[in-house]
Formats: sequence, structure tokens, C-alpha cells
Amino acid sequence: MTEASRSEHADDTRTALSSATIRRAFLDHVFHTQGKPPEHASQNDLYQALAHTVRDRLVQRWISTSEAYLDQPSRTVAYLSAEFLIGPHLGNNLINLGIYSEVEAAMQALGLDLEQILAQEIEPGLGNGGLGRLAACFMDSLATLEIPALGYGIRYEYGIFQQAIIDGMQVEKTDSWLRNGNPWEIQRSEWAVQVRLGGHTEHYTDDRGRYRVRWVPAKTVVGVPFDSPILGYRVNTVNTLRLWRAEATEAFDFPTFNRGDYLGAVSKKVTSENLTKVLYPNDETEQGKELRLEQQYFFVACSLQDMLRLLAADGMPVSRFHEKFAVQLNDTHPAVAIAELMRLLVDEHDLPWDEAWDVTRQAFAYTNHTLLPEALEQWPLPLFGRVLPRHLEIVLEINTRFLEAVRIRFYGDDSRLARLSLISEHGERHVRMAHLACVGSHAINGVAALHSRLMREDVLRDFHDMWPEKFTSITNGVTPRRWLALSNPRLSRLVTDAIGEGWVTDLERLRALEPFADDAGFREQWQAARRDNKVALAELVRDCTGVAIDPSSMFDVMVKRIHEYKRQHLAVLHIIALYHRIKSAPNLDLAPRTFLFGGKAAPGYEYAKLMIRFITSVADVVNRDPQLRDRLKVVFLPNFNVSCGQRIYPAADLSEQISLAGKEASGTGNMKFAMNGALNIGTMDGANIELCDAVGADNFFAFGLTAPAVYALRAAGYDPAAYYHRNPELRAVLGLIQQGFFSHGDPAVFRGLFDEHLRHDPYLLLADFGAYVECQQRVCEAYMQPQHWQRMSVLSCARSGHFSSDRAIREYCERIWRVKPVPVHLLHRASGTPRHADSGIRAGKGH
Ligand code: 26W
Repeated sequence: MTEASRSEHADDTRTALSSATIRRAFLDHVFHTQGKPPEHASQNDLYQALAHTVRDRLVQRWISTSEAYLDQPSRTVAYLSAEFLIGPHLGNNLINLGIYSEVEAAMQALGLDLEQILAQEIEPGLGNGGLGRLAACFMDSLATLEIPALGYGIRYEYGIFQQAIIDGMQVEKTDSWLRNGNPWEIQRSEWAVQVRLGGHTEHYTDDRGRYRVRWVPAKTVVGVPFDSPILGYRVNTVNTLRLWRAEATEAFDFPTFNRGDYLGAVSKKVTSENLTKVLYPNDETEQGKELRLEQQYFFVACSLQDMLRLLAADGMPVSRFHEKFAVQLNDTHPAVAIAELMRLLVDEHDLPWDEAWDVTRQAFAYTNHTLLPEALEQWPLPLFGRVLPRHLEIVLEINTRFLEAVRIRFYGDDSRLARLSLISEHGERHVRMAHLACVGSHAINGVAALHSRLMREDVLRDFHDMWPEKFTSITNGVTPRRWLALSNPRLSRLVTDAIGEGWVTDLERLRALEPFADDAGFREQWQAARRDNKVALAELVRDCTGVAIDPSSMFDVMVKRIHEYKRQHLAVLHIIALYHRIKSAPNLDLAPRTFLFGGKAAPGYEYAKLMIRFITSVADVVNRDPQLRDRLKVVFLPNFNVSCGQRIYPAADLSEQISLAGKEASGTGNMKFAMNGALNIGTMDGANIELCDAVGADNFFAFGLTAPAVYALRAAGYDPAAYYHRNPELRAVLGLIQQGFFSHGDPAVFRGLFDEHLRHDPYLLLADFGAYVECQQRVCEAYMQPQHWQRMSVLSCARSGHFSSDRAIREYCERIWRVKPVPVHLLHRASGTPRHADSGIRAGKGH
């Protein structure tokens, strides 16, 4: 019996999982939902119809899940994140439902190609990079582990911009991901809430003689929830991702309208709705924009009201909020939730401050995702007070009480007080959101061992002195469903044939592949699967860029946001070094390589944009040189996103993880590459350290300064010129750039990239260059022994089990959230049948 036919009995027949039922349901949706006879259906019609077919099969599980949660009230994770980089839903749902092959067969029977239909989905790009993608992997693992959880965020109308490359430079285009409609969301207007902004506060004594504060807002907006189902792998749990959209309280401002100013009346509506228009495209630089603070407060205020509604539905008083919810702050973006919960408890529900503070601290936990000082959020006090006058008072009250406690603990240590204060007093006064998050949470975690250590010893050191017991480290992970089962079916099949399918939910089982690394027959199949993936990627590259690449060359890949600390330019310096070597010694025996880059630069980050231009300019020179044909190719793949990633990770031979040690909090691409059998070349930074440890130093190309060595070098006085003078190859490489060799003879183009910067070299490019090039030489030699390379590739995958997000989520559950699984049983009833025969249809509670 197949998985699908087994569950057939358990299912309402309308939503059965057999190929024949799916085919019928699909045709029904083409006709009734899309309103087209099949012969006139567009590709989009086919996609929408299939999405609805699959959605119907999720809804039954979704309803069963919310009823299970109502029947067995239990502690629930509320994952607050300004970003969820979900990626396309359809393929993932097919995998998790276990009906990929049934649907493939159903489509085939109709003469349709499933892959082509899947490619129609416009992915929800509601995140910038690692942090948003981590939130999405965590949602998948929470559902798979049957943990009651809600993801709360913002339904941006425009997600991360679409990147085009024109004349070698990044051009941004808006991402109107909703233009064809979104079959994966259900608008829940009945749970809309109001959110206040601006205005002032009034302090008064109420009729019972109590001191009270009233917030008189300048404006009110409405938050409307849009729910998307998040299905676990082969379980009935479907959790909810609840994203909020801002709407105007009244479609028209009638007083203005009645004065005859029609456009003025509409413009107020437009202003409210601007709140959730667009995702801020900055990754790791804080800009302090008012609208961004409004976005953060908006989604947090909506989410907390929603949680209070659910708490009431369980019949629990607000004083037990923390028993019902474990609220995780994904970085400081939602940290204002701490002040908002205090406001709700104290101002609106009359709890005494101390009790409210206990509830708050037991509910919240905070994950830090970055050590870069420019990424630590701080809001100028006047701005904060203008947008959130009551919250500023609350933050100041929290601070007064907190500093009181510090004074008692560290008597006379005034500089410590200044360092710990929620308000920074350097120049203009600012609210430090990381400090608010630390004080208001019972747990604080970093995302890899090194990152957590640096967090304790450096950025949050004073908080660690204060409360060492709050600190913990949970290394990131990625979901093997999307990043292996879905994206790499060829390798997955091979793995399952060898060791069974248990690895999908218990990734440590990949270790059973280890003996196969020495099996020549298996290695051959491994290589063949990976080669097919490379051929497929080569087609994509040709379609997107027009460049033909050779699948037998080494695919050397660097895909991630463009940032100085990630050092894409270091990778380019190496390419130029190879170019220079081949030009000087044309018979040099080197493994042919294709360098693939991808990633977006923040639109206002000029240096990062110049790095893209640098990559494409070097690509132009290298790819045009007949002497280098079949030896080196350089490609910049535009618009790197989740869908692209799904095609790139499975086809990479080598992955570049070359950030300056101490800068990359974790990295998660490194894990996706390793799982798919690529080898990593990397510095001892972030999770690279643990990954290198897990796969074994023989299967990881480690190089460069370690974090302590960086620290020591800086302390001793770093002199980039010394490295320059010592290394003739480095001089040759920089010389070519300075002469304008990659900029049509114009030396000015890349001056901004190197001249001034290399005098200071803040990311220690020159210090790591020699070690990097030398390590790349070892990579080259290893690649030239295919048996050896394939063996390493198998081992890299076999030993990557620790980096599953299931493991990470288990650690959060045990160490921070104290939540337990709630298994969900499918309700055996046809759609539309009320729960109790005598109850009829009535407006009910809900999750
Ligand atoms: C306020 C501007 C801003 C925007 C985004 C500041 C900081 C961010 C994020 C914290 C940046 C981010 O995505 N950090 C990444 O988080 C990943 C998941 O933990 C880590 O793997 C990456 O190393 C880290 O850079």
C-alpha cells in the first residue's frame, strides 16, 4: 500500500489523496475556481487550480489542528518575526503531504508537466536573508514536531525587491508578489484589531483613587490577519502563519469628504495602508526610519491582542499569559512587544506593575542574530516618543527600575550603569532595543557557538555579568524537507534507497551513509545524480544569463547577501589570481571552474553595489578571453531567492563561506550546501566551526585567521601594506584592478572598492588572501581526484545531520520554551458538517 492510498480511508473522499481523485479535483478547480474550460487554461490557471486542490487537502488538517488545540489547551510558541522568507508553498506541501508522485502522475495523465506548473508560483519573498529564512525553516520544523505554534509577522504588499542586472549593475524592481492572487492565504476579517499610533498621554487619578495613564493617539489603524497553513511532514499538524495587513479605520474620512475634498479623504486611507506596503531591504544596517518603527509596533500590537483573544478563549486570565504563550523575539525587530505587553497588562487590564513584569519576563525570549554594531537597532528618543508616547514612558520606567537593581548589585560602578542603560547617552539619546530585549526576556540566545560566546564576552557582556543563567546558545539549522527532499529529488532517492526514508525527520540517520563513501558503485551513482543537477543548473544559467557553462567543470558557488563582511571581493581576488596564473603559464594544470555568484545588495549600500559591478566586470573579461575558454567562467545569477536556491545548492561542488572570522553570526547556506554534498571552503566563523567539526577537517577546506587571531592582529596594529609587499601575486592582482584592466582602462571605476579601503582594510582581505589562495589550491588538487572528491562529498552529507532545524527546534523547546508536542488526529467528517450534530452552524471561537 502506498502512503497515499493508506490515508485514503482516513480522508473525506472529496479530498482523498489518490492520483485519480486529485486529477478530478484539479479539473474541477480549473473550471469552477479559475472559470476556464481546460483547453483555454493558462499556465497560471493550472497553477492556481493545483494550489487550490492541495489547499483543500490542507484545510481538513488545519481545522483538525485548531480543534485539537482548543480541546487540549497547551503552551504555544508565538514566533514574532518581521520577516518570514517562506519560499514557494506548493512543492513543499506536496512533499509534506506525501503526494508528490501522485500529483505528478495526475498531471502526466493530463499531458501536463508538474515542474512547469510549480515554476509558476511567485514566491513570497517576505524577508531579506538568513534571519527571515530561519523563521521559515523553524515554522516547518515546529509543525513537523507537532508543536503548537503561531508565526506572527507582516503581510508586506511588496516583498524583497527583484534584482535585475543591467550593464553589469544591480537594478531594483518592485516585487508585486500578490499580482496573481495568493491561494495560500485566508483573510480573517473577524479577528481584525485596532492599533493606535502617535498622540500623547494623560495622567490622572481614577474614581477609586488609583494613578492611571490614558493614551490619546493621533491615529488608529486596523490590522487584518491573513492566515497561511504550515503543514508538518507526514503529520496532521497544520500550524498558522498569521501575517497582518494595515487598513484604514474608515475607508473615507467623512468630515474631509463632506467638505468636498474627495482626494484628501482618500489620502488618509492611503497613508494608513502604507504601513505594510513594503519590506525594508536593509540587511544589517539600521536606518532609524519612522515608518519602520511603526511597522514593528503595528505587527507586535496586533499579535499581542490576538494572543489575548486566544487566552480568553481558553478561559484564562491575563495574569497567566506566560503559561499559555512562549513568545520568541526573532532579533530586536519585535522587541517593542515587551513594552506593549506591559502597557496592555498595566494600563488596560489593571495588573500591578511588578506582577505584569513577572508575566512579561516569563513569556519572552530573545534571539540575537548579529554582532555588527551598525545592525543593532536604536531609536532616537524624540522619534520613539512621537510614534509611541506611552511606550517611551514604559521603557523609561523599566529602565529606572532596572538601573536601581544594577546599582544595588554593582555599587558605585557608574560606567556600568551607562553601559547597561536602555537609553544610550552618546550624542542624541537613543532607545537601545537589544537592551530592552535582554531586560524583558528570561532567555537570550545566540545562533552558533562562536557567536554566542562573542555575544557573552562582547556586545552583551554586561548583561551576562548580571544574569549568566539567561544565556544559551542554539546553533541554527535548516529544514531537510525543503532543502533536500524537495530541492534534490535525485540525491534524496539515492539516499532513501541506501538507508531508508527515516532521515527526512531524523537527519542524524544520514550517518548510515558513511560506509557508502567507500563503495565505488555508490559513489558513481552519487556523482551521476549530482551531475544531473549540474546539467539542470547549467540550463537555468543559460536561460537567465545567456552564458553557457560546462557541467563537468567545478561549480564554485557563493550565494548570499552582498556585504563587505561576507567578502565576495575576496573570492573575486582569487579569480583574478587564477586568471593571472593561466595567462602567465597557459599550460598550467588546473581544474576547470565555473564561479557562480548570486545575492542582492541593499539599494542604498553603494559599496555592495560596486561589488556586484566588480564581479560582473571580471566575468566579462574572463568569459570573453578565448585562452580561458573551458578553464574559467564567471557568472552572476540575478535575483537570488528561495526558488533559485533550490536549484543551486544541489548542483554546487564547492561553497564559499569566507566571512571575516567573528562577523557571520551563523550562516545557514553552509548547512544547505553540506547536506547536498557540496564541500565548504570557509573561515572559522559562525556555524562553519561546528560544521567543520561535524564533517571532519578532511572534508572541510578551512583557512584564514580565527576570531582570536583577528582580535590579536588588530590589537598589535594591523598593517595591510605589509601583506601587500610580501605577496607578489597579491600585488599583481591589485595592480590589474588599479590599472583599469577590468573597467575598460578606466582606473576610477573600482577605486572606491580598494584604494582607500585597503589602506584600512576593515575586513582584513589582505591578511587572509594568501591563506585563501593556498587553500583554493588544495581544493583544486582534490577536485582533480574525482574518487576522492566524491568520497568527501558523501561524507559531508552523511555528517550534516546535526544541522537540521528539527534539532534546533527541539533545543528551543527544551531549553527555552518548555512546550510539548500535541499530536493531531484527523477529524473524520465531511467538510461543512458541524462538530456536534445538534449544534447547527453558528459563529464560533477559533484559533
Ligand atoms: C535593522 C537592520 C537589520 C536587518 C536585518 C539588522 C539585522 C538584520 C538581521 C539580523 C540580519 C540577519 O539576517 N542575520 C543573519 O541571521 C542568520 C540567522 O540566524 C545567520 O545565519 C546569519 O549569520 C546572520 O547574518
